[in-house]
Amino acid sequence: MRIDVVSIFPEYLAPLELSLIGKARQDGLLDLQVHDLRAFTTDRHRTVDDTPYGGGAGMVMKPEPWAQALTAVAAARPVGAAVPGSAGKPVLIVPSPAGERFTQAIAHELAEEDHLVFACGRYEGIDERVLEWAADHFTVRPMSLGDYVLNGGEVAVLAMVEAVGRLLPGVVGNPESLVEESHSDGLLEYPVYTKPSSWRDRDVPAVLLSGNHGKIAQWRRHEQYRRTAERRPDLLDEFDAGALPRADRTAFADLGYDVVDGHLLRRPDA
Ligand code: 6GU
Repeated sequence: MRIDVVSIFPEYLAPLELSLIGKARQDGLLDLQVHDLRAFTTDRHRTVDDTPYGGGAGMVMKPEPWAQALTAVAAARPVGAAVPGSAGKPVLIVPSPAGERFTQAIAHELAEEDHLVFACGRYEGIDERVLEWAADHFTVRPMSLGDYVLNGGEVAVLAMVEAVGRLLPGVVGNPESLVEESHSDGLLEYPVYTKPSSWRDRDVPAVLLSGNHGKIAQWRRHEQYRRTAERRPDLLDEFDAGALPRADRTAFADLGYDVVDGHLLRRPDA
């Protein structure tokens, strides 16, 4: 996969040289290039922003440096680009609190692409015409990490590149670990423990020491239900409860949920 990141703070992306993603780049699994937006300015002061039409606080990123930068990176499209989701165009991801919510499902979608471009806005954002213009050359996807505000897209890009990069073939050593993690099945992960079995008067749940793999799998699944109900009940709206074994229905009943038409329904009295 090829990834280009355009930013006025290219040093902000230095952590992408570390750990799993850094290794993937060294191993040639990921071709990641970071570009300084100011390299695409033409004035002496390398200006990237200006005051907003209509007034208001803050500054807006000027369109022309972005058009120059995005034209350059679109031309760097990987050769032999066979194209799954995006009709031959690279995907332009624009980090913004006003974007679509970035999820594990979207990380999987993006991992199928051959060319991702991240446009890091700063200040109050990028002139909207850039996104309209870019649609001729890219599949444009404004993306938000969640309902809070960052100063710019760089931190969000670190998160999204890591989430996508670790799904690329060969990046995570043991692909099994991608299957059993939070959000891969729409539930939060079960709690984990390691040695010693008793630590500061706290014991590891006995079932995990039992050697009974069926029992262990059931306990872990029920812990996923319990945690998800407690911390992220919104995720249970999407959960397919159609084919749950009786013990799992009972586990949900204990958490205050009934199964109705394959969906979980919170009991009003619970
Ligand atoms: Cl993706 N970008 C910015 N600037 N702020 C955010 C965000 C993204 N997600 C949440 N807040």
